[in-house]
Amino acid sequence: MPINWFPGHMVKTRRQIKENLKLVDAVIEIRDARIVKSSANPEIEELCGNKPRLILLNKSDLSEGAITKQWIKELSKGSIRAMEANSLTGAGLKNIKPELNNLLKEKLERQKNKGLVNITIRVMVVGIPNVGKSSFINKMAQNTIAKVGDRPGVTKNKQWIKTKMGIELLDTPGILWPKFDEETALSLAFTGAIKDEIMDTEELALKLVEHLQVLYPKELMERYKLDELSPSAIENLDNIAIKRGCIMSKNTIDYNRIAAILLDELRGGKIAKISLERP
Ligand SMILES: Nc1nc2c(ncn2[C@@H]2O[C@H](COP(=O)(O)OP(=O)(O)O)[C@@H](O)[C@H]2O)c(=O)[nH]1
Ligand SMILES: [Mg+2]
Repeated sequence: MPINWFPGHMVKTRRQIKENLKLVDAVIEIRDARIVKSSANPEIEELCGNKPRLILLNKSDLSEGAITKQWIKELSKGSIRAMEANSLTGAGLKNIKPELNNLLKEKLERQKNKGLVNITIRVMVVGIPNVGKSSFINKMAQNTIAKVGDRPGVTKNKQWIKTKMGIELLDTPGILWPKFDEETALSLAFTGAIKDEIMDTEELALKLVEHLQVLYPKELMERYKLDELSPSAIENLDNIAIKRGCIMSKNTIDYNRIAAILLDELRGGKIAKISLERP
């Protein structure tokens, strides 16, 4: 499978992120709750250094709650906190401020002791493509007082969104890149972060069944009304296709059609709330 699909100017973005880091109190790193590992950027630690970081496990409406909670526990240590959210409905986003307050406790206390009131927390949003950065920023912007214009000298050419929560967001998210290996590619493709046009969807669907029959056998059987699962993924895929009437003339399986159905139903959360990766 092709693995070099993310275009872009990585060096330039890295430089921009480093520059923006100097302007913010914290970083919000958005990941996909279904694929917490694969939706991370491998260089984020190095890029962010000791900057307080809030990892937002987004799309938590599609992931398995208990696993998401495990990830939150696993990821929250040192200058990092994790939390879950749904950036479409806004569920969970009210916890952003308390989490940031907690993360920035010492700094905020120092500022308070200096007599500063109404302290604004400034954050930069980063993440790989398709994790929901724009959705998150849009949702947060609905609680907006006003767009803050350029601030000459300090934040030239940068747009800040001032929210009622007392958080200012840089309105251009930092786009990072995932790791380029086979397992990561699969996770990203399953969840639709990589466009199907450049994937072999039949092979992808087979791989999906291979994963689901291990991670979610009961849910897979229930959804496709299978009486049992075979250890062979191809056999399971065939049975799913038959149940869904994906048969062409001469009694051959229409793999193209069942692949589209499977991927679509997975992405729409119809098979189950699914966490493809565990801590
Ligand atoms: N179910 C669900 N979908 C989401 C959520 N956040 C974003 N999306 C969807 O994920 C896709 C990518 O979102 P987008 O904000 O464009 O991601 P970006 O590339 O990181 O800016 C879009 O189809 C969004 O509607 C979420 O919390 N739950
Ligand atoms: Mg975007």
